[in-house]
Amino acid sequence: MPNWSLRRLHNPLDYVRPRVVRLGVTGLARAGKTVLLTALAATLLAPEALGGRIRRVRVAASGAGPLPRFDQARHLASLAADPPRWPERTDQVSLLALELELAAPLLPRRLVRLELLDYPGEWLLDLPLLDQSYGEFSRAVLARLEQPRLAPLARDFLAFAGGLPERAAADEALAEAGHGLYRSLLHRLRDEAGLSLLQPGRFLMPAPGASPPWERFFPSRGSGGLASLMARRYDAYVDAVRSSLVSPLFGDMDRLVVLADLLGALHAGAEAFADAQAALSAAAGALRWRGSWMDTVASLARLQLPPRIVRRVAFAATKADHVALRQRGNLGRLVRSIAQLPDETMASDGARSAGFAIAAVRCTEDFVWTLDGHPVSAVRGRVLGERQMTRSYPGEVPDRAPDAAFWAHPFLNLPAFEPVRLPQQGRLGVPNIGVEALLGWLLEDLL
Ligand SMILES: Nc1nc2c(ncn2[C@@H]2O[C@H](COP(=O)(O)OP(=O)(O)OP(=O)(O)O)[C@@H](O)[C@H]2O)c(=O)[nH]1
Ligand SMILES: [Mg+2]
Repeated sequence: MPNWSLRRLHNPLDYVRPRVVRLGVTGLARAGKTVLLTALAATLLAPEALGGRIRRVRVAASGAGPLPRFDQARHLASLAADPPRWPERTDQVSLLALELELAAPLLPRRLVRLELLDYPGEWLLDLPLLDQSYGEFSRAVLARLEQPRLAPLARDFLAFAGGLPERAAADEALAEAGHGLYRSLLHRLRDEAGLSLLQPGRFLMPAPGASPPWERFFPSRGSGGLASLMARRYDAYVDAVRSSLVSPLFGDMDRLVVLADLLGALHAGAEAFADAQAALSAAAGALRWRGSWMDTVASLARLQLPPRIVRRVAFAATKADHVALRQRGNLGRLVRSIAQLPDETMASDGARSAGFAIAAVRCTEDFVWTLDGHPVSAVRGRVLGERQMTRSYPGEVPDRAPDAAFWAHPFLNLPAFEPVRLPQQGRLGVPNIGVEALLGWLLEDLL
């Protein structure tokens, strides 16, 4: 692990050796993580990055690191292609390391190795499990699955779980069968019902390597040998999540961006929105609590070394280019309200969390559209595969979680826009909304 032991160096030494800063980008499936990582790197690699505060940037060699490399060049090339293409769905964790040379007047240069990590959102939803016993986890999951709206999809699994004798004995075949049914149910809830609050997250996005036996469990209510086997496996799973938080592989994230496609959730309707909101608040809650909890675990794991905690967490509503400027203000307020951040933390000094409305790759331009004789702030862009521009006004963005009245007038369609054509294949950066402000806030103490 190159540079691993150099991470904890204090500032004066930054002038001598590169300091390592790790920025995790996470968010629920399809939230826009890969596109944002591509845009963040393109922004940093462009000349005069962040108004000249960064003197030079280059992609670092991956060396002998353990994580797959995030293929920024390939993703940028497909966004810049004619016609442009969005990146494919990500199915593994990956990392991109950049070497930054920071410039400040009258000071010698400082080097920072900035590691950008594509951190699966599914894993974020494992954090709340650290606080739950197997019994609590099972009761919460089963109660949710038994709701009338989910019960039809969950029928096979519920029939299996309900058919188990109260004191079923520990039996590998039963454990396998139940686990298989539960895992495929999670996939269907994600892919068919569009749900996000799905746990355990590693059932949907497994860690690299072979699947250990303790991953083979499912929620149940029994009290016999099978239930206690499931509880032991659950505990082992939670232990693995806990140690991954402090492992050099995935842990040790200095800063985190949590992305949420709130406009997509508004469009998907009341239930999908409530689900996305629950997932985001669970993640936000777990991260808040992680601050103090991490202190303890990290100092135990590292003996006398100073504890490291997530220094800054940014919550960002993505794809904000679907709405015009006036609505983007509300989108920022909506994300802050859901993550329970005070409204003023937008970019205030010293805050540890803040909310943003961003578009990693801008696809539209704002314009005033006259609808039924009234001017509205709308956007227009080119829909994938079409030649002419499409105009769009999806509706008013609420500034907090919407009430019943909002859902009476559903949030209109969000066209699948294509990225604007990138000048110079993206070498000058990517047209975006708010990416520089987000980066500036995340790296404020370094710049
Ligand atoms: N209009 C607009 N659409 C975006 C933007 N960013 C992402 N999208 C859309 O959202 C889709 C998903 O983006 P990704 O970056 O692949 O999302 P992800 O979070 O990496 O998705 P998974 O890897 O599947 O979890 C893209 O294919 C685009 O259609 C943006 O800034 N503006
Ligand atoms: Mg992705």
